[in-house]
Amino acid sequence: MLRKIIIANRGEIALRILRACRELGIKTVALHSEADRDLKHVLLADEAVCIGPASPADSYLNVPAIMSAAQVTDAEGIHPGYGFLSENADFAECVEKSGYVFIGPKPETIRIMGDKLSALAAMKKAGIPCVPGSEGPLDVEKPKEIYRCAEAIGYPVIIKASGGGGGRGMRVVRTEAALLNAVSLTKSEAKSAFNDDKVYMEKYLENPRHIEFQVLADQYGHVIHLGERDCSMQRRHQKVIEESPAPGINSELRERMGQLCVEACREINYRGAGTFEFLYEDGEFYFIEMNTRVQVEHPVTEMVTGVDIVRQQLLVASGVPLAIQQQDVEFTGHAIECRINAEDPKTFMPSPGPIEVFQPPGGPGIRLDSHIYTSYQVPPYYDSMIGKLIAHGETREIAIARMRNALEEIIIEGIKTNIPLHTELLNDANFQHGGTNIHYLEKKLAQSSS
Ligand code: MV4
Repeated sequence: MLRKIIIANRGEIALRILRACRELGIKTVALHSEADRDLKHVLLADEAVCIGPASPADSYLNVPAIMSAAQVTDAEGIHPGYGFLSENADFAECVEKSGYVFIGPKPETIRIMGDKLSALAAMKKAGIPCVPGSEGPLDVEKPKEIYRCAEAIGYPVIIKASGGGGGRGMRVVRTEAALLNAVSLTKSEAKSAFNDDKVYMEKYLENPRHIEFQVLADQYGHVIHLGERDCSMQRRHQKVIEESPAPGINSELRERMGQLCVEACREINYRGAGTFEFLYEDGEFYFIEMNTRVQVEHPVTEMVTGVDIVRQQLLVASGVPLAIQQQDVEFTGHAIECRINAEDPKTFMPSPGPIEVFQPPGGPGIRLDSHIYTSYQVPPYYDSMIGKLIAHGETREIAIARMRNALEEIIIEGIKTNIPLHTELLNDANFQHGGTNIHYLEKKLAQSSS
C-alpha cells in the first residue's frame, strides 16, 4: 500500500481524498495556496505545504512547486483530484519519471484521451458507437471533401476542435453556406486556445441527454463498470444536478453499454477510475469523450453501488488487484447530487465571502461532501462550488423527496448560494418525470427571465 501521498487539489475533493487515505492508513500531505491555509483538509492532514500564491497558475498548477513538495515530504504518490493538473499528461509523465505514483491512468492514456480525435479513433477501434462524422481532421485545402462529408452526414453538423472538450471549441453548422467559414473560424480559435488547429465534423444531435459510464480498472487487466450517470441538467457546460441510474435506461441497455466500456478499457490497457461520456438520443448511445480523472459527480455512483471510488483509485495505484467482480456490483435505488455553488441563484455571479452560519442537513440517505464550516471564508480565486449534496433512496421519487427536505434543512448564511435554484429544479414537473435533456435548464432559465 502507498505509505504517504500528496493531495494536489483543494476544497471538497481534497477532503474526500483525505478521508479515503485515513481509512486505508495512508499518510497525507495537503498542498495549498496562500489563500487556502484554512481549508478543512489542510487542518486535518498529517502535513501541509504552502506551494504558492492564491492564483492557480502559481500554486495548484505550479508543477515545480508540487514536485518539490513531494520530494521534501518523502511522499510516494500524488492524487490530482479533478480540474487543475488532473488530466495533464505532461504532469502525469513528470510525476512518474520522477519516481512517484500518479494516481490515475498512464500518462500515455491521458494524452490519447486529451486529443479528441485520437480518443475517437481508439474508441471506434474498440467497438464503441460514435456519432457519424469525418474520418480524422478536416483539411481546409480540400473544401470539396468538407462539403461532401457534411452532405453524407446530413445537416446540422458540428465542428469540434480536437484539442477542445468539455464544450470548448465547438460550432454548430446548419447550412452548406455557413460550413467553410465555420471550419476556418473553429480552426483558428483552436490554434490559439489549444495550440492545435485540428478540427473534425460530427452529425449535430439536437436534443440529446448526457449519459456517462463509470469504470474501474486495476493494473492487471481486471475491469468493471459501475453503471451510468445522467448529467443533462447543466448550464454553460457546468453540471448542476447529476443522478444515477439515468431515467429510462433499463438494465439490459446498462449491461450492454457497460460491457462495451469494459472491453474498450481492456483494449487500451486502461488503469484506475475513468468515465465514458455519451450523448443519448432516441434510444442510441454515441461516445463523445473519455475523462481520465475522478469526477465531481462520483458520489451518485458510490451511493447506488456501495463502491468507494476514491478508495479503489488508491488501491489500484498501490498495485492491489481489484477485489470486486462485475457480478458482485449491485445497483440499489437511486441517487441525486446537487452541486452547491457560492453564487447568485439568479445571475450566477460568484458570491465569495464569509460563511456566517452553517448547519448541515441530515436524515436517511443524505450525504454532504463539503469542506465548509461556520466562519470559513470562501475565497474568490477558485471555482464557486462549495459542496455537493447527495440524496439516495429506494426509488427516484424517494431520492427527490429526501433532496427536497435536505435543501430546506441546510442553512448557509453570509454568502449567496444556488440552493434556491436547486429547490426550483427539484420541484420542476419535467425534472420529476425524468424528461429533460442537455438544453432543458438553459431554456427554462431563458423563459423565467422573459
Ligand atoms: C455534441 C452535441 C451535439 N451533437 N456533439 C458539449 C461538450 C462536449 N463534451 C460535447 N458537447 C456536445 N457535443 C454532437 N455531435 C452537443 C454537445 C453539447 C453538450 C453535451 C453534453 C452536455 C452539455 C452540452 C451542452 C451543449 C452542447
